[in-house]
Amino acid sequence: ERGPSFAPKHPLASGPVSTPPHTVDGFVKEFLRELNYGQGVPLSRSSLNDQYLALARTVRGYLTARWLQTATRRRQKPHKMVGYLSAEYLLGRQLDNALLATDLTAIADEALKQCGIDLDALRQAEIEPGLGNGGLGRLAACFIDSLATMDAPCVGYGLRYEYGIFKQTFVDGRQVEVPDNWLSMGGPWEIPHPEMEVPVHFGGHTERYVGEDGRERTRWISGWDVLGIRYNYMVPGYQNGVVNTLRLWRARATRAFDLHIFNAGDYAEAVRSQTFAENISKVLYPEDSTPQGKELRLQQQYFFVACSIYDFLKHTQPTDLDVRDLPERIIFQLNDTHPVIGIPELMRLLMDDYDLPFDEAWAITRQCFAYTCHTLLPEALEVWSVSLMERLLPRHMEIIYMINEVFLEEVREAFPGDELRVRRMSIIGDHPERSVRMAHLATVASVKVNGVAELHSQLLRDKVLSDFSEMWPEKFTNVTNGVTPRRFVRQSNPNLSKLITDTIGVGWVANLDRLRELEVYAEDEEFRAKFREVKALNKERITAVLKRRDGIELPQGHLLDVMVKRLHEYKRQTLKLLHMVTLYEGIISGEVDAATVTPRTVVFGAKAAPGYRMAKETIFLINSVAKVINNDPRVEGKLFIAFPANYNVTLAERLIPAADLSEQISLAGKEASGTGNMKFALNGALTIGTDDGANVEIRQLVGDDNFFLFGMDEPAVAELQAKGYQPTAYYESNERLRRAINLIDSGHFTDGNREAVSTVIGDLLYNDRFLVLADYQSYIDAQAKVEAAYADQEAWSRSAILNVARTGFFSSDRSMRDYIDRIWHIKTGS
Ligand code: 475
Repeated sequence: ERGPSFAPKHPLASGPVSTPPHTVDGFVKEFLRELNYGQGVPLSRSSLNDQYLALARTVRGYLTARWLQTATRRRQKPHKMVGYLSAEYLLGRQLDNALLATDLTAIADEALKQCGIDLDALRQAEIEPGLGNGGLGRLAACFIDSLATMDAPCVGYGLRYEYGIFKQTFVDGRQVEVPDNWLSMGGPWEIPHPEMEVPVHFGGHTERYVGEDGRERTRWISGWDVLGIRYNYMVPGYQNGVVNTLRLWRARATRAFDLHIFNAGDYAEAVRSQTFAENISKVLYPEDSTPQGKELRLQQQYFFVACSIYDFLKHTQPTDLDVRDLPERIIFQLNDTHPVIGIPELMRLLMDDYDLPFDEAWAITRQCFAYTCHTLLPEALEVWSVSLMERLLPRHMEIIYMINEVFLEEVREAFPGDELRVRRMSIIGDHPERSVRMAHLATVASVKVNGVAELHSQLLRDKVLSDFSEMWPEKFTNVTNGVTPRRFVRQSNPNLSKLITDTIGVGWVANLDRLRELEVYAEDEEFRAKFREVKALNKERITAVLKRRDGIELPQGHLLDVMVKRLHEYKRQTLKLLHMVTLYEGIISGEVDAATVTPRTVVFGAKAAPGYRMAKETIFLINSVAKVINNDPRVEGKLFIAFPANYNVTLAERLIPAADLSEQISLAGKEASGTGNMKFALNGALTIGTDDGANVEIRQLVGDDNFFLFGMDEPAVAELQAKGYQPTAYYESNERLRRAINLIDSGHFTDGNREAVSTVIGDLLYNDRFLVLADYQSYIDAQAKVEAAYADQEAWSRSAILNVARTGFFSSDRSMRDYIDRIWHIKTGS
């Protein structure tokens, strides 16, 4: 920052940054400037990518002015802010969102038209940044959108992966992963700061020394260092002039790194070691809801968190910052355990750099973090072996031991004589090896711990973290997830948005509770007809998209039944598949006349973690079943399965608005929340679902008549598992189930190859950890109810409209309000 002596003479140089003009002519001028001077081409010779990059930079220019204004205003009156720490941000395409936020869509459309360019073609040129796996990463993206829209001071911190989530392709029905080189065509949305280097240390050892005041201190002599390079992204609020920051870090080798080897004369080795350092931000781990105990992953976590905390302390705060005031200036929100290493990192800075004694540092640190848990699967809780921690982060390991020591003293004081409890709660676990339990560390250090839906938060308190909730009941809270209505209704469903706005005005986009005003229109025949028209148009759109994108010919006039989410056993894609095989088997066995079957298209979208065998076999099975059902003339075109490869945010935006039926069929107690479920309901699909995650709250809000509930609830699941679950008993006693399984097992869908289906079938019959067979009949019955309901289109439309009208609660604006009120206590709009 320049001091008061900095006084440039030119009047333009001293005023505030101006926004480019909000007119077609102004836009054309900015666009051509970017094309000619930025890309270095005249319009007449520009490629599609030139035009896209120029357009993106033009729109970015409109954002930048607002971004600088927002930053200036916040600097004048600094308030406590949120540092949202997340290893993933699944942003989706940026262009449309930026146009909407700045209210430039119509202007850009006209401006480009006058340049002879089709805006839609440029939209399609954008490669989405897939810097996340699924729900957790997409949630982070929704949250930062909402915080900007609410004018809340927040910086999102994360990693700028050079390769995001892999691109999924199918070869002979099997998933093959292709690297996602999302930056290959240029990164017009990011502002790199190569001059801004944050040093990050790894390895080495610690030493004690005596300071000038005679007190013993510790210093960490690292083994190797890397540099964090700052990349800024702008996060625009919806038409409010606010633009917040998303700051992603890229790893770069230090000069010392290669100099050392350079001096030794080995050039090739020098370059190799550079690659080693830069690997840290090279690739997103494609594992979802299961931790990968990989050293590189821990390096990624520490790298981005260390950069972020350093950045906050050194660059976001005044130089005379008193660290004892930190809790009034920052709350770091931990998006699952991935950033939890930030806790000992802040302790290290306070003790070793700012010279505070342990107790004081601990008192400060315990006020600066809050932790969100996103899972219930015990195997998904992150642990790091003590030996790895000692090798990679020796100082942090020492600090964790210190934290654990004072924490276990607290436990002993609260529960005298209960050493079993002490062992259960310890941050260090002993089995199967000595390791650090990151969820325990997070819980101990955080002001608040929250689950992501009512049921999940309750199970967190009662089961996963019950010892902790007994000790600190007031620490636990719930914030039900939400989704941004800007991207997932306003942008993705322009037809429905227009109908809503024409009916109740435009206020709903930033105040989704106003959708309630639609409720009365459920009884309005004319409105229902318009609502159906919207669905039909959206089906036409997705038909065109799937044809162009995947060469899939969707049949028309079908009930569109959609299951899109990561491929996971607990989510039970296999149950959906068994349903389709059952319908098909009914037809080919002659039991059901195809003419009487409700025409139904099921769309699957799902990536499997590359190392997850069962998930990959399930993908192969879905593709195998699809090929046979789609081509069997006996089906008379009544059943169809589409499995477009590479489901991503862009496809979700097209697919969800067209859906009639939303599949949310996880085993009760396993899906923490789900957020796809919210997007479908808000776009007027009815849900068939279990009593799990946020489904529970969706059903409560829309009403039982407008939701297809099936399956065991969580207590019933626990009871069945306690008494010993036997999948074969269901197989033997249920004829339709048996016939469906036998048909798959016979090789009917795999050219007679029984081996090819044995992994999935064997697991279903002899393991079935997620009780697919136990919930089968209930699911089949609920699907029969779906068909009966769908036959009455007026009643179906009424239900669908009520789903839209009653689910405004699931706006991520509301989630952010809850975080602010219950956890962060920050001011908005100042
Ligand atoms: C839940 N991802 C959803 C959603 O709260 C929930 C884990 C490890 C490494 C990388 N990614 C992960 C998740 O655990 C995840 O996405 N969890 C999901 O979080 C948002 O709606 O129920 O499964």
